[in-house]
Amino acid sequence: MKGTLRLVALLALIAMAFTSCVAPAPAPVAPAAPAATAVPAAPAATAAPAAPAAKRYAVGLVMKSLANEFFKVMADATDKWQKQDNTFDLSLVGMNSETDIDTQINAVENLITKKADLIVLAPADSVGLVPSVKKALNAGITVVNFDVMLDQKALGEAGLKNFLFVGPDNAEGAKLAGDALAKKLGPGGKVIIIEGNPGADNATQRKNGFMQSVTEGKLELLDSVTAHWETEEANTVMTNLLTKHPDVQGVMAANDSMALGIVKALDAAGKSGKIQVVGFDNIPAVQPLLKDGKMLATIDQFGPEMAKNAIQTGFKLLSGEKMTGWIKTPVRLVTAADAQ
Ligand code: ALL
Repeated sequence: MKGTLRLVALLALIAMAFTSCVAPAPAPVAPAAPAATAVPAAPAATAAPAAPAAKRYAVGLVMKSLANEFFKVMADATDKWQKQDNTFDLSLVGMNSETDIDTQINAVENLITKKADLIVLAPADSVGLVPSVKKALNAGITVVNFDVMLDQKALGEAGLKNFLFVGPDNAEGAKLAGDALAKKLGPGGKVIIIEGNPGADNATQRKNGFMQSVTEGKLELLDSVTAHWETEEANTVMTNLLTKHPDVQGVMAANDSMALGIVKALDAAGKSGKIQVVGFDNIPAVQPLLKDGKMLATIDQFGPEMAKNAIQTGFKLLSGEKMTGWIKTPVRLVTAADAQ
């Protein structure tokens, strides 16, 4: 027994001696380098004094028309998250109509005056909101651009090249919708696109994506008109287009608000279900239309998750992380099978 104990002790001694010899030994050979840089970081982190209580940030989420269900759903979900989370303060602001750009500019001004810490902005106009962003940044406010990308040229001129954007690839989304339409109609199908606001980058990208489907699917584009993202305007525009192009077979609406107006026009003409309609947003109001075959498809761009992602990205910027470029968020084709 004694012999065994002595042997164990001896082995332990040898082991200790071995460890103490080996520990300082590692030569700074190439593969060891990352580990060497990582070593000092760990003790520093553990040795740091207890972090002071995190600051409660004041966040402004600046959306567009709150009459649009896309933003209503986003606002409700963000409000719910903030209440559960309760670590930051939230102002939810929007516009009364999709073209009410001055209200959005004023909303940003207001948040600057109130000394918000973070402004998360879906610009109604990709060029028109750049000066507001610049002003907020100059006031020391962190800004995250989401949903609609600010204009790259205008950003560059304002000294904000490569400004961070959180949002989807709108051309990719519109192409998914356009491809669904092309598949349904086949080559030669006669189509129209009802566009969003001409000054909004996502309206441009959605048209670009749809035009790719037109080319690849050998569709015939009869017309391309804006209805400024609005239901009523789309209703009037579509009613007129039905007279101008009685042979139209398919319509892409750059958002679901406009798809609602288009379907209403088709209903009035007794043509819903016969003329195929695709949209963008996957708002609650289009779910029954998808199920009834009055709409062929829409695109989910996960508005609430996009807003949350943009706010959380803003918190990272506030904590000192440096980020530029595009944080891409998902898009997904939604058809009757997925409608809720
Ligand atoms: C975009 C959104 C939605 C919306 C439209 C109208 O920024 O992505 O598609 O319907 O604005 O404001």
